[in-house]
Formats: sequence, C-alpha cells, structure tokens
Amino acid sequence: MSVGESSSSSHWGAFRVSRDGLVSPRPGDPDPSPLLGNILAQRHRARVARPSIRRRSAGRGYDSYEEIAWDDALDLVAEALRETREQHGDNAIFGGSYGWASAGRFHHAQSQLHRFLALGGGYTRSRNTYSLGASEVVLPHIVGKRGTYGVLWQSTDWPVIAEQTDLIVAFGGLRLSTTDVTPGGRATHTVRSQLAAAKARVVSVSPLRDDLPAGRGEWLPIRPGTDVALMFALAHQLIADGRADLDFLDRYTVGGDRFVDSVRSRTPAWAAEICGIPAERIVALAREMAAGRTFVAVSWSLQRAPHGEQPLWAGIALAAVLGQIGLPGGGFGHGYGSTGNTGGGRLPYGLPTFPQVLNPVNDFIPVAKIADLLLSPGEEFDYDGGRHTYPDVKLVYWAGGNPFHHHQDLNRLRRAFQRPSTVIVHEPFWTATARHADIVLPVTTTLERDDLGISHGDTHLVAMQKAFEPYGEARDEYDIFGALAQRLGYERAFTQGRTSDEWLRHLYDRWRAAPKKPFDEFWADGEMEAPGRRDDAVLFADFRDGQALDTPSGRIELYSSTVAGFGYADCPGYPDFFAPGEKAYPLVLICNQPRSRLHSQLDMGAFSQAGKRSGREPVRLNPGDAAARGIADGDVVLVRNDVGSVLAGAVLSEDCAPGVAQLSTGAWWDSSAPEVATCVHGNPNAVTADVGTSRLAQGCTGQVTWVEISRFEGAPPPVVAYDPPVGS
Ligand SMILES: Nc1nc2c(c(=O)[nH]1)N[C@H]1C(S)=C(S)[C@@H](COP(=O)(O)OP(=O)(O)OC[C@H]3O[C@@H](n4cnc5c(=O)[nH]c(N)nc54)[C@H](O)[C@@H]3O)O[C@H]1N2
Ligand SMILES: Nc1nc2c(c(=O)[nH]1)N[C@H]1C(S)=C(S)[C@@H](COP(=O)(O)OP(=O)(O)OC[C@H]3O[C@@H](n4cnc5c(=O)[nH]c(N)nc54)[C@H](O)[C@@H]3O)O[C@H]1N2
Ligand SMILES: [Mo]
Repeated sequence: MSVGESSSSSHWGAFRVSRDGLVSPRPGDPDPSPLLGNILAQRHRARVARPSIRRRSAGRGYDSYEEIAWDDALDLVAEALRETREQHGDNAIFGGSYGWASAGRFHHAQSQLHRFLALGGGYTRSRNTYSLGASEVVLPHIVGKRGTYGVLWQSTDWPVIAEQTDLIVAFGGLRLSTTDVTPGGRATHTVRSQLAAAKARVVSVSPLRDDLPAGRGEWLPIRPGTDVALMFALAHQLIADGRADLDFLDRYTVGGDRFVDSVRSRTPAWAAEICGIPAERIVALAREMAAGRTFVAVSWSLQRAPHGEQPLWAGIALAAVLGQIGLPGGGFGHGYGSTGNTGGGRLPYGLPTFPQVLNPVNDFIPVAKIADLLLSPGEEFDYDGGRHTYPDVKLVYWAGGNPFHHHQDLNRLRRAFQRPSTVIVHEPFWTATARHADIVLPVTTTLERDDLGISHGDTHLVAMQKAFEPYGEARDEYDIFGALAQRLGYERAFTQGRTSDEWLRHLYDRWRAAPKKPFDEFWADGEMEAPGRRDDAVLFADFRDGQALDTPSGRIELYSSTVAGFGYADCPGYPDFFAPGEKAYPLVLICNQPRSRLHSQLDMGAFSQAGKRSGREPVRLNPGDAAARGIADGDVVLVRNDVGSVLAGAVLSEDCAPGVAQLSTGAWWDSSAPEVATCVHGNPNAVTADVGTSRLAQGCTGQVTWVEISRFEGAPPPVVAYDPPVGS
C-alpha cells in the first residue's frame, strides 16, 4: 500500500482509500464492482448525526425528531430494556433484526446486537433469510442438512463447470450484476471471467434478456412463476425419448418412480401453453440436455415467490432424471447468478467472527412474518411441520437492517410498527426504518472503524482500516452495547474486558488459518491471502460414491413422507405445479435486486443516482406494453395494484418480455405524498403482497407481483427521502 492509503472492504468488494479520500478498487481484483461508486455516500447528509428521539404527535413514520445527549439516550434504552424484561418477559423483546448491515466480521451489527441481547436474558428471534426462505426449509427434506449446506454454501466450483459442462440451463439466468455482491465481501470477482472461459452453451430461462450477459447464450423468455411446468415437460420428454436415467432414480432417490408417473401427462404442449415457450423448443432443449454434460442451475429468485419451494424440488427432480448429479459439471446448482461466491471455492477453516452466546428464549418467527408477529400476538402459525404462537412483542430492537425497504406491503408494516411500546434502531442513515423508531442511535460506517473483511471461500482476508473520523457523534455498535451492558450490569460478560482493537487482534490470533502473518504485518500490508483455499468441489460427488445423505432414506427425496405428513395443501410431499392463476392486473412486475447498489444501501450514492430516471427509480417495460398505454421513455408513471401504488421513471426496453415489467428493490421509501402514491420514489414493496411461500417455509415472496402501469399526469411530487427528519 502507498503512504497514507488505507485498505477497506464492502459486500461488493475490497477497495483502497487514498490520503485525499478517493476510492479505488483493490489492486488485485480483476473485475471490481461499479458499486464502489457509491462508497463515498457514507458521508452523505442523510447520516444520523446525534442520538434522536421521536416527537410523539402523529405516529411512527410520520413524526419529526429531536436530538439528545448520548448519556440520556443510553439511559432511555437501558430503562426500556429493563422494564420490558421485568414486566413482560424476555420474549417481549424482538431482536431478529434481519438485514445485511456492512462487511466486517467484528463490527457486524447483528452479531453485536444478538450477543448483547442474549447475555441480557434473550430475545425473540427470526429464522432463515429473505434471500433463501423457501430453500432453507425445503432443501433439508430433499437432500438432508449436510446436502443443504453443500447446495447453499459449497456447490460445484466454477472452474469445474468451466472445464466440464457442455450445457448450462439457467432458470432465472446468470445475472452478472448480482454476482458483484457476496455476503461479507469478496476480494476477487471471478464470475464474469469464469463464465466467459466456460466452454458450455448457456440457455437462460428468464423473463429478462439481461439476466445473461449479451452474446453469452440463448434467451428463452418465460412467464414468471411457470418454471415448474417447463421442468416437468423437459423431464417428460427425456422419459419419452428413453433418455431418463432410471438406474440413477432407482438407486439414489426415493419417489423417482412416482415422479416419472406424475410427468406422463406433462407434455411439452401442455407446458407451452403455460410458460409461453413453444413445444418444439422444449423438445429440442430436452434432447440437447441428454446429449452431453448438463448443469441445471436454479437462481434464488425463483423461490422468492408463491410456492417457491417447488422450483427447487422440481429442478432437483429434473437433474435426477438426467442422472448427472455428483458428476463433474453435471447435476444441480442453486444461486450461480445470485451471489459472487456460489461455486467460488472454500476454505478449510471458519471465519474470524465475533463469538455468539446461546439465546435463552425459544420464541421465533420465520423471518418474513414480521408484520404478522406485531399485528397478531397470541395467534398461531404453521412452519415446517410445527404449530407455533406469536409472542406479545413490546420492544423492537433493529440494528443493521432496513425492514421498511425489505418487507412486503410497506403500509401494512407501518400499521404493524404502531403496535409495540418501544422501537429502537441503530443506523448510520435516516432510513425509512430509522424514521419509524422512538430512539435512533447513530452508528459509524465501515470507513470510520477498523475491522476484518472476509467471506466464505474468499481469496483474501482484508484489513478494513479507519479512513475518516466518525460522522457527527456516531459511535461503534460495540461501544454502544458496552455502555448499555454496563448500565444493565453485565458489561464484563459482553466485552470480556477487551477494547475493539484487542478484539481484532484476538479474533485474528485464534483464527485457524495457517500459515498466518503476524497481525502487524497483515495490517501494514492491508491484506493476506487465505491459505489452503480450494475450488475444485463437485456437489454430491461423495453421495454418488456411496455416502448416504442425512435424509430419512439416505437418498434424494423426490417424495418426502415427512413433508407429506404435514398435510399442507400448498406444499405436498413431492414437487407439484401451482399455476399463478388469474390476476386482476395485466403486467407481471419483477422486483429483482438492483444493479446499481446493494438493496437500499447508499441509494444516494453517485452510481445509484446515475441509474435513476426522471429523478425516480427506473421501471423497465416492453415497448409494446408501453405503446399500448401511451407511455414514452422517461415518463413518470404510476405503478399500482390493490396493495398500493408507486411512482417510477419509465424505461422502454426489449430486454423485458412482453407482459413483464421490472422495478428493482431499494429506492428509499418516500411516503411524503400519500394522496399521490404509497411511495413517490420507486420502492416496489409499496405494491408487493405480504404472503408467505407456503405453510412449510413461510418464505418471502417479494420477487413478483401483478400491476397496472399508467402515465402520471401533472407535476410529480419531489423526492424527499434523503432529507433528515430532524429540526423544528
Ligand atoms: N420486493 C422484494 N423485496 C425484497 C427482495 C426482493 O427480491 N423483492 N429481496 C429481499 C432480500 S433477498 C433481502 S436480503 C432483503 C435485504 O434487506 P436489508 O438487508 O434490510 O437491506 P439493506 O438495504 O442492505 O439494509 C441494511 C441496513 O443496514 C444499515 N447498516 C449498514 N452498516 C451498518 C452498521 O454497521 N450498523 C447498523 N446498525 N446499520 C448498518 C444500512 O444503512 C441499511 O439501512 O430485501 C428483501 N426484500
Ligand atoms: N447488485 C446487487 N447484487 C445483489 C444484491 C443487490 O441488492 N444488488 N442482493 C444480494 C442478495 S441479498 C441476494 S438474496 C441475491 C439474490 O439473487 P437472485 O434472487 O438470483 O436475484 P434477483 O435479481 O432477485 O433475481 C434474478 C432474476 O430472476 C429472474 N426471475 C424472477 N422471477 C422469475 C421466474 O419466475 N422465473 C424465472 N425463470 N426467472 C425469474 C428475474 O428476471 C431476475 O432478474 O442477490 C445478491 N446480489
Ligand atoms: Mo438476500
């Protein structure tokens, strides 16, 4: 590193900050992410400068804030926690606090909060993720717990695919902008080069053409929500052609015979009607799949939708019919265009993370049931074969997430957030969630503290070095929780007597990576190559070689008597096709991940702002659909349905299949003109429905909704989402 330069990292990659405060990519990253263009917005005026409390006049989400001294704010928070525990019990505190927070293993907001709350008596938590809600619950029934870990976090590595695979059939595509991001960051972006180097032909089955880089393969536009029909028809054709691997089904699966029977009537002609892909194209694709080494890739997005369990199960069934599961470059994979480290190697040791303690409270919610939890205390819900009860939550504590970005049906969530007695939020920024808190505590960003950056399978450990003094009076989460624990009488248990600096050295020293530089040398170099990394894994190779899965049968369960025993009509014990059904609105709205930022983070950053249209989030639609509605490129449009409405800037694009529109997530919710729209800026969760995938997983279904789009007449209201609600 040059003199005065500091090293840092983010979920979208490692970078350097010069003495003058300029950001440049980590020199060793061959394909750095353009999202680095947002980094300097960490110093934007939308920051929370001082602890703030809500002026209680209109209700959460409507009020302005008053700044107070740190000691007073900490006293208030400590008192609220003590009172809630004493009067209502530990499970009256909801500390799920879902969200991505920032890269950095020590100052990771949720790890800090969970350790703090667990040591104080516990908290109601959330299970699973918005990313993979359906997969995390259904996969263990299909391939067992270990198999699930393999599918989600190891999988077949890209170099193996690049060398061995003849055909990748990518349901949901292989979207490169999504692979910019890896939870925890990644020092080296390699998906683009590996996809370019792969010999395979790629068929992208997706509603959007640019879910695959231009020129890299064939686009098969599909009606969203109908992939299972296509998978069944492909399986049907393989069987009809005598190309199904019946030996594999017999030896390695249970329910293979049942599956073969069930797709007998699922002809290509049947599927064509449903999914919009011509029958002869389906027949030809099945034959191409049988002709060589074929990899069936299913993106995470497919399961973030109603009945999201099914594309997983049907995709595995299709790969099982091909019989190449466990062969190099064949079989099944999940999330290859969803994150930068799927198929991105593995390290033979864990990561240097902040240690957690056992949470003594057992109450939980499936993560996307947050509004139901707050609205319906005492009510029962189904989850993975169990019946559970929502506890009566009185205090919500959120650090490192933005539910008023990430949850569906934001108006309903706002109603839910009126219910608890106390809402506490830690945020660097005045996000929509901070604006629903009673007490907002300002926290530092990654540029304002030292930390360690690394993710699963990463190539390097990155020194994350403080480049700026904290903004305003912002503090590190560690210091905030230390001060609260001190007030509550368990400071020593929380800190173990270490300062932040001492923790960093401690985590580094006990980290199992070997060989390892001395800490000071690593810190001066700014990084250290992760020793012993490998990227030659083949998913389920050991299973094919005879090692049983940890399912009840030891095999892949294409029929699960466990799931069948739950008796859920919306998720039976085998893969099934559920038609999206008749909709009251004509356009499918794809609410995918933004290419210009991570979720709602740094939406005010230069790269995110450059992608806006007419000052709003761009909504893309097919030129034919636009013409039919008198919409021109650049028009401000109203996107609406029964849930709500949202303004956005129209972008006409042949990359959207007819009937498909696309509005990415993450524009900051702006509810300043409710007479015009639920959000005047472009957050799609103004119009998504708050329903789970099924009674099995109860996962997030925010990926798709159905809408009408029209030109907005007149002068649209200004976007004020980045203006802090502080002052008179
Ligand atoms: N419609 C629809 N909705 C979706 C999705 C979809 O496909 N469609 N996708 C879903 C998915 S997969 C996900 S993962 C979620 C993402 O939802 P979130 O993870 O909640 O979204 P982020 O914008 O990353 O929110 C992280 C917040 O943490 C704050 N933060 C950063 N660093 C720190 C820190 O050190 N301390 C504290 N206290 N705060 C910090 C940031 O400012 C930001 O406000 O969205 C979900 N929502
Ligand atoms: N740049 C950037 N990258 C990110 C993120 C981000 O916010 N920004 N978020 C990260 C997170 S938290 C996650 S969980 C992952 C998510 O990874 P994914 O879930 O894979 O990503 P999405 O962009 O939501 O969806 C990918 C594509 O799926 C297609 N799709 C949607 N519905 C259907 C369908 O019914 N059938 C078919 N065949 N295709 C469909 C859409 O065209 C969409 O572009 O991305 C990660 N990467
Ligand atoms: Mo996610």
